[in-house]
Amino acid sequence: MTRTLLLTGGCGFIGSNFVRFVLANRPDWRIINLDVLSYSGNPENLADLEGDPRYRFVKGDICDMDTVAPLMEEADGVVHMAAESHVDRSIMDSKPFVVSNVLGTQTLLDAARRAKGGKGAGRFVLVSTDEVYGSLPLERPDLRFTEETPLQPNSPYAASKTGADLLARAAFHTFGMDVVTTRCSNNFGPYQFPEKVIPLFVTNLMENQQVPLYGDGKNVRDWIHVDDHCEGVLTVLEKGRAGEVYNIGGDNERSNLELTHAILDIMGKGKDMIRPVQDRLGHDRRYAIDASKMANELGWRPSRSAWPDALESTVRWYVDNRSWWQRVKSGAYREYYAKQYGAKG
Ligand code: NAD
Ligand code: TDX
Repeated sequence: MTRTLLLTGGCGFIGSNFVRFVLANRPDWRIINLDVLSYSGNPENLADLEGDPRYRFVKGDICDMDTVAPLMEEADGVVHMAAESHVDRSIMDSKPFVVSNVLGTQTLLDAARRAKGGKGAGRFVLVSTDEVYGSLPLERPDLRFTEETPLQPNSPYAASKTGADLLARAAFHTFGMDVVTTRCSNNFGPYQFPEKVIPLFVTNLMENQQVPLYGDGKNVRDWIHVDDHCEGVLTVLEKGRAGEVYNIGGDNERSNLELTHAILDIMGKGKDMIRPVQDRLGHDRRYAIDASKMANELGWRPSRSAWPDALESTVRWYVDNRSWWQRVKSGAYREYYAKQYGAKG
């Protein structure tokens, strides 16, 4: 069956990897990519697809009903990834997070429901995050987030994503919409904006700059390769049950210190390149995902996330694509970096 998928946020990190993943694995599908090209949206990420009849880019805001509604008429499935995505920026200024993440999701859900004379735009997958669950204590390594864990978001970013997550839930319960939600852990891979820890540290080291490690470095994240996440979202789109939530994780927990040492080793740099800096406000201690529902119900498992191979190939991508991140790290990025980490850099 030919499908026309409306994807939001396709010029960002996960979105651009998702476009490639779907076009490679579903040869008869078409993708319409709606993206406003905020600071993290980069059309260069998909430049090689220009002219591909299966791919169309629309520059526009998910909050704008006049842009969104006609696109829903063309779609028979929606994957919603567009968001303000960086915790540190949400601490500096949370308004854009509420606007894009909450109001944007509400606009998309309303438009999807009303499309085609009320028949709707097909299944709607909301790409949420594990950060909606809040934080786990380091002292309880036995605990992991399940889909039943209460939502206790701690940062403005996480709170805004929880708003989106709950609107998706309400759309299923109130209107009977075919909505499914994914909650994934920390992604890594090519084309990640270098404000996030892995590309930030790798590209700093390539410029012989120190890496700013927050607090005691003991915070733990569950790292998943972006292609595993993309496969998980596609699996949920095709096989998930309406109204359900699915956790997606890499089964790959690492402290930030472990992560930093692994990057330093791969790049042949010493521990003197670590610069301990003030901790992030409200810094969540540990995220850990129980993804057994994905495995037991839908047969999905992470197969591309194991270290050291997956981390090494990611580091190699940034080494091989210096001009990509050098362009991204110029201009407004410099102002952000100075504000976040101080003049020392
Ligand atoms: P990103 O910042 O790299 O990309 C976000 C994209 O959304 C950009 O292209 C941006 O231009 C677009 N966008 C933002 N506001 C928009 C608006 N109002 N209208 C249209 N487009 C808009 O983020 P990412 O890391 O690729 O994350 C993608 C999604 O996955 C987000 O919803 C995020 O919450 C979720 N997520 C990310 C991770 C992770 O580790 N990166 C983990 C779990 C979930
Ligand atoms: O300079 C840094 N130093 C540092 O020690 C940065 C940017 C981060 N860190 C730490 C903070 C976190 O414990 O590294 C860890 C990872 O930080 P981020 O890359 O900012 O990711 P995180 O805050 O965990 O959130 C990510 O995963 C969940 C994504 O950015 C979110 O979009 C996703 O929802």
